[in-house]
Amino acid sequence: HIQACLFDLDGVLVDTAKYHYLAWKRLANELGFDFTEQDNERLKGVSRMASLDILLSIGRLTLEDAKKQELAARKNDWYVESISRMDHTEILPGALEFLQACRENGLKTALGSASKNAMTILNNTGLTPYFDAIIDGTHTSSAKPDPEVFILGAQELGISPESCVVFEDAEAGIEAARRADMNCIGIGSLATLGQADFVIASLAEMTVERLDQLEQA
Ligand code: B16
Ligand code: MG
Repeated sequence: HIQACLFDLDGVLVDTAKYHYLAWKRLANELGFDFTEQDNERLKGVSRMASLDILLSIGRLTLEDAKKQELAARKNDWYVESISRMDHTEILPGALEFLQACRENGLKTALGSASKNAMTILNNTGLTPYFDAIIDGTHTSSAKPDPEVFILGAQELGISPESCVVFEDAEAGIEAARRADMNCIGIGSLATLGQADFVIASLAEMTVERLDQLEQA
């Protein structure tokens, strides 16, 4: 029986991928190469430093660690500037309604995000009060597909993994949920999220009743 819903942030509750993209593209351009929206797909759900490594491999650059730290910090400054202007209008369709439905039906809720900027985004969009537990990139030592972020979330809620369901838009996040022994609903397309129990286009398609589909699976 499902007792808790754990949510990824970027791509599930808000679309911050567009701001990550603009900041990474600006960095790539400064380094002398281009970075496309298709390239950006590879960064979804991936940690900041792992994202930088992917970006540098696209530009065929190898840099020292100190230089990489400096570039990641520069990208983050631009990103933080973008998200500082976010408000509730950037919450994705159906997300707020489903979070509210979870609370009304006695389901626990947790955030499970790789981002170190999650609190800024939750506070600016007004989503913070909807969570019983918030685990983000400042609490974890291993990034998705490592299950740590979701295991910590379930622990803080006091709910066993089999009674949890994770909502994820990234392949690495689905794998993390699986490795945490949790149910998982993909947000996006079946083509990339086939490992989920089922896939929906957005939380606008989700209801508390549909959680019963997981019990039958
Ligand atoms: P930051 P999620 C992830 O958020 C993003 O999808 C990914 O593109 C980003 O690199 C990562 O957070 C780290 O973000 O640089 O803000 O620490 O999908 O796990 O909510
Ligand atoms: Mg995501």
